[in-house]
Amino acid sequence: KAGKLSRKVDLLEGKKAGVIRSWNHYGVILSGSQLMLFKDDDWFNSKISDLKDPLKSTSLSTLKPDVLLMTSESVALYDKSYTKYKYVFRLICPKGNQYLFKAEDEDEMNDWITKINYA
Ligand code: I3P
Repeated sequence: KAGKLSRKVDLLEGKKAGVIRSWNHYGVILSGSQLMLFKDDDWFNSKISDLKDPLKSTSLSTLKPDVLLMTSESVALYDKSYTKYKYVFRLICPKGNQYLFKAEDEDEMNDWITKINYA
């Protein structure tokens, strides 16, 4: 799955992340249990169209994400107690890191949650 998400680092090793608490916009690819985040929108869009083009035979493994998260032991969930923004889900990682991801709409949010959890 590929799409756009905004991300915010909420907790690092169980503690409230201090320095950078702002939201960052990413182009995102979920491949197996690798969640790859790319900052550059234009570059991301061109790579996505290359990946779709059979003649270009672009390989996912050549992509260098700005952030790589392994989701196999993580859980994505909708956090009812979080009300500040809509379509936000939480990614809880084994070492106590937690990220908030903001999707474009409810269907997208649910699709990301499902695919991350079952990848
Ligand atoms: C953060 C930024 C975030 C905000 C965060 C601020 O400031 O305004 O948008 O998160 O609030 O700390 P900065 O840009 O200076 O890092 P929300 O939009 O989710 O509230 P927080 O510290 O309460 O997470």
